[in-house]
Amino acid sequence: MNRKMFLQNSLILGGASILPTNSILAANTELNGIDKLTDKEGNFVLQPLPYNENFLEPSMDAETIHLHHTFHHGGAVKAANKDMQMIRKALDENNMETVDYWTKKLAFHFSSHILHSIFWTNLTNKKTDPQGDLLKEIEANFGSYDKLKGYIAATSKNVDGNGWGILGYQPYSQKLTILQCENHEKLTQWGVVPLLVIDVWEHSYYLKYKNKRADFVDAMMNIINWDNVAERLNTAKKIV
Ligand code: MN3
Repeated sequence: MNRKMFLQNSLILGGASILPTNSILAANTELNGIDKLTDKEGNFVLQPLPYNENFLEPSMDAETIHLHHTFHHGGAVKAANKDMQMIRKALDENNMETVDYWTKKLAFHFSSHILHSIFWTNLTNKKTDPQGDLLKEIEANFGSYDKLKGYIAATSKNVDGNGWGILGYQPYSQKLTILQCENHEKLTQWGVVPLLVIDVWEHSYYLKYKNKRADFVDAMMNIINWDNVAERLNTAKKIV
């Protein structure tokens, strides 16, 4: 972390004690409430975490968060920029021989950047529950909050290989929907706006939970920031 980033982080954290959890997240979003994933030039950027690396202890340990944010999420950001450059280069040179390769890579790395950016904000260090409009939508779509929790947990625990469990808003049907995403980009429905994402790649839990993915998912269910999920639903309904 460079000095400027450290200061930015300190400022955000300095405010965290007096602000509701979801407000500190606005630092990493655009004015319209969408996550800020690129800089002014349009290059992908890794935003600082919205909290200290030990904020989610003991459910998620500081070392896992550090490695996960810096090298897995950070690595995807760097790779997505390279993929974009290689596609531009191919277009400049009028050479279509490798564009399919870089296009697949970009789908993988950019999807990783999007999901990780949402993931950090979806978690907090205290128990919250869905309320208001979000709770009504959950009840209308899944029957009850408990049924939704059981559904997204089962979906996340059973991803084949690496991937994500995702609660999303589907604008084409105006419903909440669950996805079982493989890697970062497979098995989506077109149009879905992710609201809550659970990273079940091994790097997300292996240091602390070893091979017990189910234990990790159960622990995550206790630290979900439902205020952030509600804010994301509100934004999704406005922008699509
Ligand atoms: Mn990950």
